[in-house]
Amino acid sequence: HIADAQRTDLMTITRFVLNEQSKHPESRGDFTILLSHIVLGCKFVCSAVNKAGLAKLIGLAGETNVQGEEQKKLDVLSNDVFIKALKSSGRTCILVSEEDEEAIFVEPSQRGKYCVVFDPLDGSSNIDCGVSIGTIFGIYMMKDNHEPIIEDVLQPGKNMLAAGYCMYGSSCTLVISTGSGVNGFTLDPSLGEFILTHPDIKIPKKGKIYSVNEGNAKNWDGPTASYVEKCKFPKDGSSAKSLRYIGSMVADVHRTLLYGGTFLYPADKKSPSGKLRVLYEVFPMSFLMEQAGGQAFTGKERALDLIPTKLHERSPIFLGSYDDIEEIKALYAAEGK
Ligand code: P6P
Repeated sequence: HIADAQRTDLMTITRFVLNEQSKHPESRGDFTILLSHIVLGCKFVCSAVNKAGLAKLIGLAGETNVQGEEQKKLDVLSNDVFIKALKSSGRTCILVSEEDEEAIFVEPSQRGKYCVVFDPLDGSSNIDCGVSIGTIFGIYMMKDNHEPIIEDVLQPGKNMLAAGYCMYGSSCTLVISTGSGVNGFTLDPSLGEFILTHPDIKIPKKGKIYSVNEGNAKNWDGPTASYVEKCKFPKDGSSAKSLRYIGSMVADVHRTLLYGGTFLYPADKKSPSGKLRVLYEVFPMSFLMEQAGGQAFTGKERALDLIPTKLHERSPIFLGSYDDIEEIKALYAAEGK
């Protein structure tokens, strides 16, 4: 009987967000409409990614994106899909995409009050070998309804109203927070609906996994090197941690959120600001981690306190289980003394 009840009492992401919205009587449903357009974009990209191998979408589109990386056709497709979906929602005014050097200012007739920062297909260098990739997004509210300017998106991550990612892997999983906890939804392709499968995700307080590209070890600073050394050769008699590194941020963060542990992309001598982008990689993942009871640290400060000065600015990031990040913060504090 319970199985039947569960089967018929499907909590879709739309119903879930409407329930959330009902907690804010003042809201006029704009956020729900915006989210439904983001969900539509995720469904489309999920279908395109799953067909990529068959539809010969794999391989270089020949162009390069603003990051100077070879752009693959799925990148181009995903970026176009999300920009069209976000504009047609009529609820956005500024869009910042990893794929576009400049911010996109939505024309006045289609303009709304939200700014969306996103990476339409993060980890795309893994497309050809079938590793999970994902869309990452964050949502700000315009400070007030003046003519939008670029400063409206250069806000600290703590000002985000919502953030999430959609992972295109063995299943299509959308993980989102609107500021009161983290929930995970899995796409049921037969229904075309995202169903609540991971209610109220909380990251374990401590984990047994660390996740970092050890190939950069020769360039790490002292505290990062000491932390990794401690994971591999613990001095307190505890067992060594496992290293898991997929090289696709959405997949590495999703595992960290569910299993615990840490994900690091530290600064190093080659890249003093690390590699990951503040607005549409660091901030959304840090927002989710804090909402799930974890932490996110830059090596200097709480990641969500950063105030970006440029759209595609990078930052080092250490995120994951609360107690594990405390250890990293202590190592950086000791270095600073
Ligand atoms: P590295 C993928 O290209 C990406 O932007 C993130 O998804 C991922 O976490 C990181 O770069 C991997 O970088 O230098 O370890 O290959």
